[in-house]
Amino acid sequence: QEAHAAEMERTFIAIKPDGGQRGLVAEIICRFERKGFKLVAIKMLVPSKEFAQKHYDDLKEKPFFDGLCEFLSSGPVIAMVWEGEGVIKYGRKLIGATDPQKSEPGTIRGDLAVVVGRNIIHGSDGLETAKNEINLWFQPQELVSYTSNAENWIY
Ligand code: 3AN
Repeated sequence: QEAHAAEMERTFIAIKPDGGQRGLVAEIICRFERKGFKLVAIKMLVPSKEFAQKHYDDLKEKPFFDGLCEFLSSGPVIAMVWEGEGVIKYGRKLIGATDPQKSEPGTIRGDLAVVVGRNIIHGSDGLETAKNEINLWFQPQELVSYTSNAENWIY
């Protein structure tokens, strides 16, 4: 019951164009769902390159920045907000290490991806980034607040 009292943590998760192209959308959503996290926003869009640059602003000095932004804007992205206790950190755990060669089996990237430039999913890496990314990708009214009966059996 305590978990309901405080405001629940939220994270921004995006399935990148390679994940969609490969038909991995349901597989990825399934892993967050089964864990017990709650989906509070979801939409599909093709981000512009300028938008991708905003999203990856903290990586603008990296040599792969341009290619990365080009890739993110190359096709449909499934943008989501997931909610739940510890969802930011544990979401990253479900996703696995940045380089799929180093991600453990059992993680999304470990099981489903091979190279770092095509690592199928993005997840916020901290509380501040999560807030900023949710604000960048979603309007406040796109975040749906609802009661899930299942939570009574999770918390
Ligand atoms: P993560 O997505 O695990 O938080 P970041 O934030 O370090 O990792 O990198 C963001 C994205 O940049 C990664 N998801 C990956 O697509 C891309 N990236 C990171 N390192 C490289 C690299 N060495 N070469 C190409 N792309 C990279």
